[in-house]
Amino acid sequence: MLKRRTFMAAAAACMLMTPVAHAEYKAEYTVSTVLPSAFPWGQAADKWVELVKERSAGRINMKIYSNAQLVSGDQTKEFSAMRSGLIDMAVGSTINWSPQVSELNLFSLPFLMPDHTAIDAITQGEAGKAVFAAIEKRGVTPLAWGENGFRQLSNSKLKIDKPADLEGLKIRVVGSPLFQDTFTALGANPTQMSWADAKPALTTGAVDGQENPISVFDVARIDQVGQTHLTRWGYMADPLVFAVSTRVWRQFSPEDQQLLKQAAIDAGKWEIEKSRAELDATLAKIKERGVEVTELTPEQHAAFVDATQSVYEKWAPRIGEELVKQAQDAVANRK
Ligand code: X2X
Repeated sequence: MLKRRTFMAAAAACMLMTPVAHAEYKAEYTVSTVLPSAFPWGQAADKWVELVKERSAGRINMKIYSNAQLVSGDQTKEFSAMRSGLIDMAVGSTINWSPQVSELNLFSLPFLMPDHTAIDAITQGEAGKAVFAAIEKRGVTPLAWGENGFRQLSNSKLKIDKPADLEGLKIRVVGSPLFQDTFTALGANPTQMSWADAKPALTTGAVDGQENPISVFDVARIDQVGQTHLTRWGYMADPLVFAVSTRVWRQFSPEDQQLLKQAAIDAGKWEIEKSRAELDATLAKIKERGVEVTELTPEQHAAFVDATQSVYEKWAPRIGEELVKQAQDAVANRK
């Protein structure tokens, strides 16, 4: 009897000690996005899911929940939900995660990145690594970059080609308070709301304008809610980050971690190329629908840069002076 008990205890101890190496995988991993499959953003997530399914021969199943529905539409809560493991994975915008990861405000600094090469110089260089380290420190494992795109300003009232045109305009923004500061510096009246609330607010005229990449303007048919003026000022671009809650990440075998990461890198590259390649055609489509598209001369552009300098002074210390400098150098030295 005693012997048996000893054996049982030993067996139990043994079981406890055996590392739960790679726990049973979940039947399904949730992937959060804001924009669904009709948009490049949703397509980036679709591609990731598809590549992982294919390369794991169906062992790893991911299911996309768009419109930030896992956080009841409040996209600025997505990061916290992933960190706590309520959401397993996400393809998210740096804007939406910036309230929790201050370093992500880097990409929102007005006019930091003049072109696509500048975005790549940051994301693919040392600054990009530092940003990923900052995400990792907060309990989320970043795997790869994607792209929502350069954000352009639309409104229902007037052609905007100088800061004074924004005077008193109600502009919908999302993300950290940095956006309030940018639009306040320009004399506008910014108001924060989720994507879910944005279109209704534009429809009723509760706000006069918004800012989003032209792919979003096009697919969401923002022109149909009275947004007939679009200024291509490219004041910032929001990269997308493919990421996994670190709690969930640890449950995957090293081989599967590598598989998930490589699939995210491949999906991100594919989506970035595709969305950039579609830009001209999308812009032409928007013009055809009667939207007045304004391009800025170098002088007009400079006036917006000057008017938003205070945002750097206030936000560089919060983002990290060194990171901002690293990013500025990467942009200056881009090929
Ligand atoms: O809400 C937006 O403007 C959107 C869809 O672009 C983001 O999620 C940042």
